[in-house]
Amino acid sequence: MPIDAKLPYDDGNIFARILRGELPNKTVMESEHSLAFHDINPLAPIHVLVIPKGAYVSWDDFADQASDAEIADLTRMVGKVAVAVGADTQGYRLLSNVGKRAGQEVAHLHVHIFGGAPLGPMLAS
Ligand code: DGP
Repeated sequence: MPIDAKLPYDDGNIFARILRGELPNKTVMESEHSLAFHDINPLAPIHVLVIPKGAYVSWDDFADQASDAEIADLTRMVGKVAVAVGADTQGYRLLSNVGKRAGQEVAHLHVHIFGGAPLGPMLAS
């Protein structure tokens, strides 16, 4: 069950608008069920977001509701993108913020791929 289960998925969120073509994005890779694009406010030299095309608010929502095809597609895309942008050569980090405590800003599931530089400790103290 998604953390924001009391709230319905909001079709007006920024990533839904990107998926509908209402807002531009710098696409890295697209597949039947997923889209990868550069983060508008990169926090590392490589900072790419991978999202499902379906309306899922969080990882737990996705795991519960998405089809096996959607889950396989997103999972494979994360790995493929990490290689395509060269993040795999010296190491990279995956992150998905879920809900308020994690500071999730956009209520459409997204996986951050960070790389291109030393990434420091896993969590800020
Ligand atoms: P999070 O805090 O995990 O929900 O991360 C949301 C990310 O989305 C944040 O790193 C900035 C990025 N972002 C917000 N608006 C846009 C946008 O319009 N385009 C792109 N490419 N990224 C965006």
